[in-house]
Amino acid sequence: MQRLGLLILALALGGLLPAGAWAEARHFDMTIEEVTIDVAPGLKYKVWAYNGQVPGPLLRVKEGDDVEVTVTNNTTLSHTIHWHGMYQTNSWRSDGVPNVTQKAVEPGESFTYRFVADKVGTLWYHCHVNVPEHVGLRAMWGPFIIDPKEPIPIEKEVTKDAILMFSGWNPEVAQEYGKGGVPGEPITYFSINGKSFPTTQPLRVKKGDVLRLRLIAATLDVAFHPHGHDMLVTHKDGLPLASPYEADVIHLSPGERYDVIMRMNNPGRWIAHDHIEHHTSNNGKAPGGSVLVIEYEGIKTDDWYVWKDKAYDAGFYYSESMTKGPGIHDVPEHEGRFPELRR
Ligand SMILES: [Cu+2]
Repeated sequence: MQRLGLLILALALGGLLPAGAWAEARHFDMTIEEVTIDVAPGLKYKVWAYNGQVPGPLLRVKEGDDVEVTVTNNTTLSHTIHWHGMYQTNSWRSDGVPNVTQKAVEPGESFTYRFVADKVGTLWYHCHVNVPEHVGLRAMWGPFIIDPKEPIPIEKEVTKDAILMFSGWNPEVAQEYGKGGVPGEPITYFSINGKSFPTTQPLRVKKGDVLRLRLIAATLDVAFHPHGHDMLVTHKDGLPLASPYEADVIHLSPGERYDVIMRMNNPGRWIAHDHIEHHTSNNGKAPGGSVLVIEYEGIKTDDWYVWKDKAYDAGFYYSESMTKGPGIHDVPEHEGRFPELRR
């Protein structure tokens, strides 16, 4: 081994190995917790959350890295993690599907996933046990970003990154684990990163920013529409498009991801929202749901502005986390509350 290491070092110093030829080993520890989150005013929801957060922590690695994730299940039901989009070449037992690639991770137990990050871009991870409830209603999902060895030119221009995960909620089963995820149930709350307007957050930008939105439809259809700007659609399900195209609405089906890049050249206050109309309401009352406001720096806060007194969380769309490079990035803004007994 030592000799091989010296050989590789010599080759690298001699410029014979391409940059980044050394895959890095990344080990992450995660837990699954039973917590309660506040989705919307008046809607508290019992979820199973990775690291107790909704969405789960950001996992970020580089293309080709050796990834190892140990997950410990601190809940009372079994779960897994599926790495959506990853090819799992020679590692199919890490695909996270219960009774197909592994036995589900039982309460109190741990499981280690090992694979090479052989797919790039905006991926996500989610549980694969009883998906209609665990993923559809109990928030078992988070973002997984794999930086490509060779980004396309416009990616290098990006000045601000944001991750938006869309989901829906059935309020009738909010307090009862083991219920819901059935056809025709009332999905009447809609959220971005686990919150419905007005408890979503502004996305703050400066004129001249090149904003990359990583849109992830976790549990439902979305028709995302930002006002005042076009989006350059650059990536679909992580992969760069041969011909990026401009759009002002982008439709995502459940599981899909699109990366869009916006040149922030139109100062003002602009909403960005799901254009499936009832997705902009909370249990039938508008405004609500999957709505946020893009706030340009330097725009006066009018006294009638709905968010004039909003407490701003810079981490809500992972923009802070995305400045930090590879690693596992917990987001305090996404933490749920543990039941009293656990304190
Ligand atoms: Cu699960």
